[in-house]
This record gives sequence, structure tokens and C-alpha cells, in this order.
Amino acid sequence: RSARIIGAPTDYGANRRGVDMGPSAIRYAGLAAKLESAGVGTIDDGDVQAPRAEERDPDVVQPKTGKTKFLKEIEDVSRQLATRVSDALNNGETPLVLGGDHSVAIGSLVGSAADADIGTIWFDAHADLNTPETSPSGNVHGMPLAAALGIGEFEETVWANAPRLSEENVVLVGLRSVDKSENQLLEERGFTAYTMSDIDKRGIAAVTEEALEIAHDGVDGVHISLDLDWLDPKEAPGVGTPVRGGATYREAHAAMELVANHDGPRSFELVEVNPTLDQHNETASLATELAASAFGKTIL
Ligand code: DIR
Ligand code: MN
Ligand code: MN
Ligand code: MN
Repeated sequence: RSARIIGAPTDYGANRRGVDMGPSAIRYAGLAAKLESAGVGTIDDGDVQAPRAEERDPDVVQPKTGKTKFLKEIEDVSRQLATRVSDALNNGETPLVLGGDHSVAIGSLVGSAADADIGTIWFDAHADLNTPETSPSGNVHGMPLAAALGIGEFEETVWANAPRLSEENVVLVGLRSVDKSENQLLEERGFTAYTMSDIDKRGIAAVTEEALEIAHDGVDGVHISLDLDWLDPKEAPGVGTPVRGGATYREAHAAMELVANHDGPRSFELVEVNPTLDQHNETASLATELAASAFGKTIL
């Protein structure tokens, strides 16, 4: 089994700079070596094209809060990424996408769903189910699940006719910061959501096993989306929107080991690592360890 590493160095969907350095930080933390030590071969596909702020036209005024920011740029990245992800799958490799802010998940999901029925498990403090109308921030990193599902105004975007994952196979794990409109969608639609309180009460293993059953039910494979802000900020300080009360180091490894044991991921992504907010690249380093666990690394 081999992993194809695909970098998506974007900050378009976030509210601050630095997350565009995530792919470099994660590679520099030793991703390929850690995967190889787990017996997983790696191929590094380089990065998709994502012009940085310094390369953009300074005369282009960005919309203010409340409007969807950088939608065109995000569409462009998601097209490139979807092609790379589906090419890797057609080659028999497991795509391992490095963000970038969480808007890159739109491309990962579209690519992963291109030739198959898929589910997803969303390990995140946030639900990422806002739409352009409901978003309090205008930041697309709070919207990728809604975009990939074509909810609300996303019905009219480039993703309108993209291959879809079914709502019944969408599972969110670790929620602790959910906007009102997102909560409403969680109640109305077919998603399954586990909050940090569910993990407190039932334990990470029971929750993750149930999440895997639901995400895998009746589909060909599951996309694992790992937003590093799923973890507690004490473990993962290098993220743009930290929220107290997240998963511990051991809970995160336990969940990723269960992912590995349950067929492994069809596609996998590490997002929201921001080395400019970090100490000694520890969040990127943690991300590499968790990826290794998800790809089958065990202690013994
Ligand atoms: C908030 C924050 N729900 C928003 N979302 C974040 O802006 O839509 N997602 N930080 O990762
Ligand atoms: Mn997220
Ligand atoms: Mn998040
Ligand atoms: Mn199906």
C-alpha cells in the first residue's frame, strides 16, 4: 500500500495567514519517513498551484466580513486537487492531502467521490457546515462540508454537479464549537454528529468504532478529514481557531488506529496546521504521527 502526498498550500479559507505553510511544515516534520517506518511507501506529488497573498493583484479588493472570501481561488484549487486525488486513486494509491486551511477538503471530497460512493469522518472542533448565507465570518474553512454536499447557495457554484457523498455516511466527531445554523442542519439532515461530551461519556473507542460503521455503511470507502483543531490546543497549539476541551494525544492516536484497522482511509487529509502560531513545529509533527497511525503504524 502506498500514499501519494499532495500539498494544497492555501490560506484562502482561513481568517489569517500562515496556514498556507502547512504542507511545508508537515513535510519538514518528517511525514514521509514516519509513513515509511510504518511500512507505507510514499510518493510526493508536490503542491497544487495556489498563488500566495504576495503574488495576488494588490488592487483586487477582498470582500469584507459576511461575504464569502476568495471563492474563485478556492474553486480553482479544488478543481486541481480533485483531479490529483482521483488520479492517485485510479493509480491504486491512497491520497494524503496536506492543507492549507480546511477549504481544501472540497477538492479532496470531490476527487475521492469521483469514481466511487464514499462516506467521510470529520474530526474537528467545528462542523464546517456554514453556507455563504449563514456564515458569520465569510471564511470558507467554515463551509467545506456544506460546499461538498451542495447545501444552500452552494447549489449554484462550480460544485453543483460534483460527485456527492451521501448525507447518511457523513459523521462528525469531536464537536465543541457549532454555529446556530449549523446546529439546525445537524438536526434536519441525515448526518451523525458526536460532540466532545459524547466522547467524555462513551469513550473515544466506542465513538470512533460507531462512526466508522456509519461512514462505511453501503459505500466503497471513507475519506478521513483531520482538522488539527480537533485536538486540544495544549497538544496542537499551531492552529488558527483553537477551542479548549479537545481530544487528547492518546485519544487522537486511538481514533487513528481504529481508522487503520477498519480498512484504512480511502483518502486522508491533514488541515489547518499553521506553523506561524506554533512552537518548534510541534503541531505539524503531531500531524505526521497521527497520519502514520491512520496508515497502520502501531506501537509494537
Ligand atoms: C466558524 C469557525 N464556524 C466559521 N469555523 C472554523 O467561521 O464558520 N472552522 N474555524 O474550522
Ligand atoms: Mn475544520
Ligand atoms: Mn476546526
Ligand atoms: Mn451508495
